Amino acid sequence: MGEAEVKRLAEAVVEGDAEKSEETAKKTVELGMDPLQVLDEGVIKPLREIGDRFGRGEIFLTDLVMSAEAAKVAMEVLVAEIKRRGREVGYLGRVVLGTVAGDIHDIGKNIVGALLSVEGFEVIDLGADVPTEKFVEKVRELKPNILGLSALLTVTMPVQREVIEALKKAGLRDTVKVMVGGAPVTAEWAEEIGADAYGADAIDAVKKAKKLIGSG
Ligand code: B1M
Repeated sequence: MGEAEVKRLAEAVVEGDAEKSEETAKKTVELGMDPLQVLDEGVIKPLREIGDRFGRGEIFLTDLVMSAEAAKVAMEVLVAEIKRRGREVGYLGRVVLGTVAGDIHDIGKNIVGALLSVEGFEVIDLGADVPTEKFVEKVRELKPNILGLSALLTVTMPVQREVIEALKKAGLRDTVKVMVGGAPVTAEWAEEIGADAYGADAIDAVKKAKKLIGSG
């Protein structure tokens, strides 16, 4: 049941039709479908397909922007449902999260933040295009267990290293675990820049975060 809706949602994301995407996402919730699965099949996969088409020069930036908008509204509906379904969980720790400077991609980071909070983490989301100094300032001020750095561009991946270096300079590196993620990021990259963990996707990010705090 509901496969047609997931297909329709994926279509709406590809077409960049925000109205259709919001309405269809709501329909999947009404049907009681698993919001995480709908998110994966109906939003994330088609968005990747659109990204690939953009990468091959088959569509314009305006098309990409419209698809991103359609994905975002559906994501908000589905994340609200994931949170609503959340079971009672104990407090696991504090995570400061953001997309690094020069990078405005925030859809994946928002999903990671939502799942972490559903699983019991207190998430302080600094948003996207976050200056390196702000990450350092917030680690000093909020003393999180984990700092999460997202980067979606190959040109902003080095900023993850920059943040880790800035933490070292500020004498804060040993106070916080650093997790990195984002489509171009790999486990090898995480190791190379001295991060403590790499999250391949939102579910993996939760798994790694629990491991980092010794609870999983
Ligand atoms: Co952009 N973009 N984009 N884009 N965009 C990519 C990343 C790109 C691969 C598309 C392509 O060309 N094929 C390409 C990067 C190429 C490269 O660097 N090698 C690209 C480009 C080039 C650009 C611009 C430069 C285009 C331009 O202006 N000419 C520009 C850059 C702007 C900037 O940041 N300065 C740009 C702009 C945009 C939009 C604004 C239109 C929009 C973003 C809207 C928004 O986020 N609010 C957009 C989008 C939507 C994409 C694609 C299509 C989809 C990204 C996404 O949301 N995916 C993307 C193509 C792709 O990734 N294949 C592309 C869905 C999301 C759920 O997945 O973000 O990977 P993802 O997150 C996953 C995991 O990576 C992981 O968990 C998430 C959930 O599973 N994860 C973490 C993410 N963060 C994590 C953190 C963790 C752990 C796990 O721990 C802390």
